[in-house]
Amino acid sequence: MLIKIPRGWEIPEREAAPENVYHNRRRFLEGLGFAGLNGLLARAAATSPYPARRNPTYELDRPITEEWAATGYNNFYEFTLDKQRVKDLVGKFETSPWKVEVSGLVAKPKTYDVDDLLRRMPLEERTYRMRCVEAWSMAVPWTGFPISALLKEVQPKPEAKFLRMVTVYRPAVMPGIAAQPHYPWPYFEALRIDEAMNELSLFVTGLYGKPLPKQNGAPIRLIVPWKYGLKSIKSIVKIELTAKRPPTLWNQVQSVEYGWYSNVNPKRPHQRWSQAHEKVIPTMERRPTLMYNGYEKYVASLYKEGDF
Ligand SMILES: Nc1nc2c(c(=O)[nH]1)N[C@H]1C(S)=C(S)[C@@H](COP(=O)(O)O)O[C@H]1N2
Ligand SMILES: [Mo]
Repeated sequence: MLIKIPRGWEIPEREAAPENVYHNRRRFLEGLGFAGLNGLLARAAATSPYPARRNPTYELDRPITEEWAATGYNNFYEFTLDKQRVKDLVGKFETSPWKVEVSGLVAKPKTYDVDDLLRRMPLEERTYRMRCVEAWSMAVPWTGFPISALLKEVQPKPEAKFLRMVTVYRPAVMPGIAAQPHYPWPYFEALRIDEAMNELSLFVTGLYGKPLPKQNGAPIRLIVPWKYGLKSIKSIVKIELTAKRPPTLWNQVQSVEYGWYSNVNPKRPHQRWSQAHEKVIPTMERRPTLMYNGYEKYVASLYKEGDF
């Protein structure tokens, strides 16, 4: 159980919870009519960081994907290539306690405990479009904090130009690693530091107002919504600041099909399919794909013609 230390900038639980959640919870507590249990439950509710307050800036143009679909259709190749089986294979994967090492070109390198990050980082909920390079999409309420909040703490040196991120490597409980021995595990990804500092870039710890499910990358993953989903690395254990551009897994394995940037671009087809449209999970309704996945106004200025 997470013990939350209240801090000045935090808003009371009553304001943080969406209206209906708060009222339902209160009705439930009152209905119990048992003071002792009532108080206990109220205190438990007040110490959880979920649900965090939704940031209205990122309201979407489409309905939110139903929770069963976003938590039951996953790409997490360390477990299996079968998207509908990932959730059934994560049972032995322990995600608490969890450490994340931040190292390299920073003034204050530090190994963080994720529970400590949950207590101290400015958690908020954001609904983002999510577009996989395989031409399917979702719309998901993530809970997380801006990457910039973490970088501020570790203080990147002026020479630091990139972030290299690495997923945990546990072949004993991740059957996909042995099943796919040709991939260069552990999964690795990277961003330019100005991409990481963009307001859209999040480290995510929650989904649908609850802690992140294991199949979605618990306990901490990246979300960069203007890029194909493969950039949004799951279950991160290492973040390194570097001067040279680090390789990324998919770009290294198949550079013709997967660019280092992998920005969503409906005008640039994949070698094997068009990227102009996407299928919405779970209905498979067809929709046009938007430039930078609809986040052009936030990120277009970061790139030049031909960046791929
Ligand atoms: N470590 C790791 N991270 C990963 C992947 C993976 O296989 N391993 N798949 C990526 C791909 S291709 C996508 S589309 C998203 C899927 O995230 P979701 O299952 O939460 O929708 O995770 C990305 N992060
Ligand atoms: Mo993906």
